[in-house]
Amino acid sequence: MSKCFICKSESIKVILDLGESPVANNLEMNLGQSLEAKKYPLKLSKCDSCNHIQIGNIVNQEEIFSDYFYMPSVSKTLTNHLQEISSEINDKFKFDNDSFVVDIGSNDGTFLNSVKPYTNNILGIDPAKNLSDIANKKGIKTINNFFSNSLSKEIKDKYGEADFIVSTNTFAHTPEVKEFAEGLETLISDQGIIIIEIHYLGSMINDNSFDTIYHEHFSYWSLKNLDELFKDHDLEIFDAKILPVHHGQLRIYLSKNGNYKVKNSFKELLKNEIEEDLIEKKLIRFCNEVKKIKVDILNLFKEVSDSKKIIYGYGAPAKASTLINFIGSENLISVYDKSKLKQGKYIPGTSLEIKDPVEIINDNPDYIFLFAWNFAEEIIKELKENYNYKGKIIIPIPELKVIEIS
Ligand code: JHZ
Ligand code: ZN
Repeated sequence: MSKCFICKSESIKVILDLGESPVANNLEMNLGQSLEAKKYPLKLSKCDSCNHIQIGNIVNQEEIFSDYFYMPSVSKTLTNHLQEISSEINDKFKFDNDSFVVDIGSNDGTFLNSVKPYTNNILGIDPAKNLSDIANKKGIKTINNFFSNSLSKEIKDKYGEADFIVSTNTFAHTPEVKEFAEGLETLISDQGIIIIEIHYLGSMINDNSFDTIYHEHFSYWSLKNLDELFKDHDLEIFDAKILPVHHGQLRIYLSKNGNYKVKNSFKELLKNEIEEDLIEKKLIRFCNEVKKIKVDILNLFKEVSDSKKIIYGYGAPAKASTLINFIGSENLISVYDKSKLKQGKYIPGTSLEIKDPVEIINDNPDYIFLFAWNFAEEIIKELKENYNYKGKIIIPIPELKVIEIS
């Protein structure tokens, strides 16, 4: 029986059922493995007691994260974004040359690399062995483990308290939300700053981005629930922003209770969430909308195949796995992705092989279906400039549209 990750209530209800899907980022090495990939129910649930939105079916974290193929460094937009976090920290809060900076979910070390001009006192933590090895080889000291309160205690004993903790797209990746919050409380110094970025429930609902739902994303946070959770751990959100990156990612700034004045920007966002009636009204509309999106995409695929045209996908993000396992992959031939780690593998549960985008020139697709729709601008520019692509692009989300490049 699943329990609410926050309040431990057992009264949680399924609000959206996306069928069965494999673990989204476990790209398979060959076609046979891909078609036989183990599938798990993919459902979104809501806690009746505290309104927390969470995944309906918990998949073991080891299975998801031990070997991980996602690297932000493949995207210029994301690399710049991570770099901007360090310049913003320096502008607003100032790094000293011995500031201790910890990145939780540090991946291949891209963020910490951007901190190096300010301080060399850096430490990454990541459960993926393949990515921790890449980071350590680059000279970014990385502990290959899941973040926990006991790990925090070890780090504190060995290296002291952290002046800055940054964690991008990791906090939603654990069902142990209280353990994570406790770990932050243990490790951060009294004057320290914590910056967390996560996919935001409000943006998911407003953009109809149901493809954000996959087993790796255990929680779908509202600001209200974040605020309440951290208050229980002597941590206070003193600022928050909705960012353009990943179409509406949420950034929160935390410190030990009462250390920084709580900004109006945070209060406004929280107020909006309540006024919009995010959970009761908008969430229900979103769940109904998802079924309509499926029908619309399938109708478009039928039109394309009736006119004897071919469709390839662009991007093999985790969200492609949700979308294509929900919709069905029969109408696509294969997908392109710039990540060398992903090329030659298959989107799990499908026959879609991941190819190098240079193949676009030979394949000459009539349509390209943009799974990585959150990077539409960067990708469309590359399609035009690098591959001289002339054809149609299907952007499924936030609104299904077809654009033509001539
Ligand atoms: P992208 C990841 O989700 C996983 P995903 C994770 N769970 C999370 O929370 C979110 O990020 C935020 C490729 N690409 O970033 C690279 C090109 O090929 O949307 C990626 O494989 N060419 C941590 O997996 C994919 O597209 C390009 O020009 O949904 C994008 O994946 C660009 C820009 C990207 O994340
Ligand atoms: Zn709850």
